[in-house]
Amino acid sequence: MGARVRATVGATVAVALGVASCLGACGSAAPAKPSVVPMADAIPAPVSAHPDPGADFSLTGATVLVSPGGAATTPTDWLAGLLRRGTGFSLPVVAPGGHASSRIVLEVDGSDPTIGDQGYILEISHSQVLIRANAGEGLFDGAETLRQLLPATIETAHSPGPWAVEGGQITDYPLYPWRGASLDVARHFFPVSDVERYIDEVALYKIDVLHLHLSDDQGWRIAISAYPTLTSVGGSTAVGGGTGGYYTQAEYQQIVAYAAGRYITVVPEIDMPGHSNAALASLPQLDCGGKVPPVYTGIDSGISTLCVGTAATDQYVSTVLGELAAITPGPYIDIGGDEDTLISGSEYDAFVSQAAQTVVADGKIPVGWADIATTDDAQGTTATLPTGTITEYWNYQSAPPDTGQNSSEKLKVIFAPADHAYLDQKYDPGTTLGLDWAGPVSVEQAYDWEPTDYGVPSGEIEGVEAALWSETLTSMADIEYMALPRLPGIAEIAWSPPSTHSWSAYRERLAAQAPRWQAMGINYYRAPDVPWPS
Ligand code: TNX
Repeated sequence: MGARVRATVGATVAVALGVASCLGACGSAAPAKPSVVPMADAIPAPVSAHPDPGADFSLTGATVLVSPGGAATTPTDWLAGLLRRGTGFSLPVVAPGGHASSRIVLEVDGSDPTIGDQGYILEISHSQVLIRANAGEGLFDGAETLRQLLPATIETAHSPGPWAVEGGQITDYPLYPWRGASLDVARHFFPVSDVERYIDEVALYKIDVLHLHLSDDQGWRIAISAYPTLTSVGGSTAVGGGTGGYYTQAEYQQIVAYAAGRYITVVPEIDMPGHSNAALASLPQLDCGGKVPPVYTGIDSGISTLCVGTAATDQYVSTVLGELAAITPGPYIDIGGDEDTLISGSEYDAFVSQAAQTVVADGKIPVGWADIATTDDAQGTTATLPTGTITEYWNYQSAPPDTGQNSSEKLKVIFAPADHAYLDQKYDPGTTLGLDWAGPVSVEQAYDWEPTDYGVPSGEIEGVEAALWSETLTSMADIEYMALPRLPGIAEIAWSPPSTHSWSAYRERLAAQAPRWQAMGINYYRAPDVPWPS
């Protein structure tokens, strides 16, 4: 990591921009330089980083942002907003070709195919920061790296600076395309502002998928115009009996747009045929006996199933998925499919096969828990899934799905093994929040694993997801406490080359993130396995 000093919040840097100011005995020593964040400290670890200590950049009141034609683009706007708030500088966005002495240039130049659409090249020199990429999302990822290389005080409005960035070059691109974070808004409901805040937090670590768990036994959280009782009844409560809540379609679209502004794709999940009590309590036609169960506020699983194979259920599935697809610009719709033991294997397979086809008919790619591709019934059959269906591995006690199990199917797998990637599990037995059926999951445990360890061919691994269930979580502070510091490790498993993975080095880099979280007002857990700055 070299001899350079880590930037810390509140570090007293007795240096005016570029001018040494000696408080006391400086003698004839060379002027002190502002401390900088070492490039290699970025999380996720970059593919390659070559610091050039003679070429540090300083962000000043004279810095301009340069974008093609001086036009506002998503990454330029985002970066300008962050830097203006932190520094109080005006940081105008200008067209290339001016004479500014200090510039941050964002450029889509298409010159390096190896970095793909999400990769970037970041070149930092004395007078210029240059971020090059093949697409806007690569520029955004590069901008998030630049953010991490600035002092943590950039996260606090109108901080005094100075704003030095280590010189050198980073070339960086992701290992897997799906770097997900899931959020369970069904067990407890979280308002739009909380979801947006979580989007900002996970974007810092280059997460690019937000998987929203919108329905479960305890709550239905998205307005469906054909079935208003889903929200008026199914959305009326939560685990423990709170008041619940739901998103209007406009609010959901607001979340989708906010995520898109950070190049994050929202994947909405309606869980079926199990985990459906909120729907059953709202719509009598979904129960085989026509019974209407009461709303459910406990935390048991396996308590409910849709009545499968009926016209009413078929209509419910196609209507709900159709309305959801119509307000979801992203390519995926998640049908859940976990833990239904109340119907037979063949009923389950037929239901899942049809639901997946409905998603395809709506122009989307089906996603579901690995249960949808698992042969666990007496007949030894599985659902017939469309090629390209994405299955999410979670139950670490069972084998991952066989991606090529019959010749017509080629499935992809995302890895969220509960004993590593479930952020709802306690950190240790003493953690007050969280469940423990797959845990505890320490910070090390969340980092120290590889999706390639499970026997799925690497070409069929779509990515990794950090899952956050909310049975025990009721506030944004709870969400943050469970996600941080574990989520960055899962993000690094998803982004960085396995050769960079090293717990002993990572824990030091992770510790250096704490000042940034403090500056952002994040409620994180000071886990004992990380050497936090005091
Ligand atoms: C299992 S993971 C579940 C969720 C729970 C979670 C709690 C999965 C597909 N099902 O319904 O919230 O465990 O850890």
